[in-house]
Amino acid sequence: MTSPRPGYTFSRVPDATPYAWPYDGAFRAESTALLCIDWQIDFCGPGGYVDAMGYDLALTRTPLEPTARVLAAARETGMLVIHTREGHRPDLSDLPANKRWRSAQIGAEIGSAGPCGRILVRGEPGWQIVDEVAPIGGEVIIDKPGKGAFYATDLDLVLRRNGITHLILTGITTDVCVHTTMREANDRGYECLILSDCTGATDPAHHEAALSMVTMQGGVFGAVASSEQLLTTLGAGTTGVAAAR
Ligand code: C5J
Repeated sequence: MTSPRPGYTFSRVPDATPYAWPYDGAFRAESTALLCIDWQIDFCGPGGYVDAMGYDLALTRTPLEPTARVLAAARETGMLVIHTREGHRPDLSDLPANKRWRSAQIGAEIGSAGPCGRILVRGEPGWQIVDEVAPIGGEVIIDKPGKGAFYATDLDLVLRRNGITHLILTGITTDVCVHTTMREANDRGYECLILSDCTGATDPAHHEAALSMVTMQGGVFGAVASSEQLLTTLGAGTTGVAAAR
């Protein structure tokens, strides 16, 4: 995990919004990490938490295909890939009472039994990452009890230990765990890019609003780009993946 990775360098993503990302010019694979946030059955699989709450699963499943393409490209560059999973201890000792109460109000109480096992409990089938973007050997997995991936985890330590300064974010859901993580990362000085079609929310209006919020104040939390815009950059740089083949 901390061994040297290939030295690919990429030019900025020119058409990211509201600025060509990253702010500091060319970016390097070795100091950039791809974050894959909560791609779990509970959020995008039949019988999981989001399904139990009655939301349209297409909203959280459609981003899987572009995310799988970005993941493959990131792996090819040797970028650090980090997966996160939201979930609680089987005894629920790390589950805030209000979080449990709220989930019960909507008929999907965290810790209760469902078609995919106990909802959002570590080790249960619904807590697993879906096959389309499943981790492969050596990739980092961060287990988190909250929405933000920095809260009560060693994510910051892992990033700093690996010399990571730039983050590319994908995941579920745009307005909750992805946004919270992006805000936490931004406050810690990481230069963030969120991929608009590699994220999804349980309400399309919230997805759009969350992306729009990023772009306020000159990019208050970073920048937004599509997977195609990023993939073009990864493939086209003079020292990029395509050129290096
Ligand atoms: C939520 C998440 N929405 N991963 N979790 O409860 O965004």
